[in-house]
Amino acid sequence: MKTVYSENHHRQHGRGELTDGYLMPVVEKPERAEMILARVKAEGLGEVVAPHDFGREPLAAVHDAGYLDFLENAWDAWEAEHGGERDALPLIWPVRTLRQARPENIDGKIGYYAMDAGTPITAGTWQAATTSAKVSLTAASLVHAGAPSAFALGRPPGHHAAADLLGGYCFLNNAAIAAQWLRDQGVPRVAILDVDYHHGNGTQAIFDDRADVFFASIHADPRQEFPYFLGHADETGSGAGEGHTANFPLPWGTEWPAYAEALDAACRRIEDYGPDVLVVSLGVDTFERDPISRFRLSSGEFPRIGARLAGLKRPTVFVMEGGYAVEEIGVNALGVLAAFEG
Ligand code: SP5
Ligand code: ZN
Repeated sequence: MKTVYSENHHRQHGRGELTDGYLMPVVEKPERAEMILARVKAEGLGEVVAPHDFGREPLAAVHDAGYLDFLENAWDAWEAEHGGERDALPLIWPVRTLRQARPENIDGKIGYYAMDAGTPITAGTWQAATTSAKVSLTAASLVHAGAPSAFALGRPPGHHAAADLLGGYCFLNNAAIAAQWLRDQGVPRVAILDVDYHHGNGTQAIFDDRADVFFASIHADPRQEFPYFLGHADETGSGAGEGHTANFPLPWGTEWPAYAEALDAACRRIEDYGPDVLVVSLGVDTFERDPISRFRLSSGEFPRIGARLAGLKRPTVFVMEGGYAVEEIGVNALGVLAAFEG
């Protein structure tokens, strides 16, 4: 399969994220994509191609216009207010008892549009995030043109970003943008399977009330793990989307046998739905030595995920999400992709 890649991802390199009470070096860093790219080349997965430009329309089909304007201008507003020595991070959020109205001041605006203090906005964030969306759209266009599969090797990741919310290292929801673009090309039914360790709260929220995009996710139980406030088993979609969301939360310490059972259950739900195209939110932070996660999949088990996905026999767009064990991220991601190709 082809890999879509652009070096613009280097423009997102935050200095710090608030973790465990400390401002710590970010884990979502450029080396991640470089390690995966090196492995794509070493294993000969296929040609590496540059993304095309799709304009703003496919972003606006998923994200709120005010949110996109905010994201495009946030760094300049922050720099004007605080200088450019520190990344832009929020300090207050419109939680219970507060009013959901957008302030004018940049500090208020960041809180309005952010879900956490782990997702720094930098001078290059807009360029990196829009390129990551283009990478994902280009992979979707390859599959739409008839390729059996394609790999969007982008960062920053996307699955925590909702229509008007950034967080969890995500700004634009690359998988959702690809899925919506496929729908807008006339593809009748799209399924998204999210295998990142964290629940894809943004993707779920975007398609919650829709029957034309099925969302399934296998992830750490939100009672224990980030993003804490979505991803429970009883969330099944709303309105026209009722029954078109399927969550498989698993406890800390989950190993392959229990993971494989959830993966099989999620795949059976997708088979029942019968999508024309499958979009996989590919996180490999389920790895046993991931520095921020607590599942226990070994490198030798990632190919088993790829083999199960191949069994769905659907045109498939892989969109890179999380995975923070930089040394092994390439081996683990390629484990899924190479086994999918068989
Ligand atoms: C795309 C993606 O995988 N985003 C994940 C965002 C998670 N951010 C919060 C992580 C909190 C980690 N806490 C454990 C720290 C270990 N000392
Ligand atoms: Zn994750």
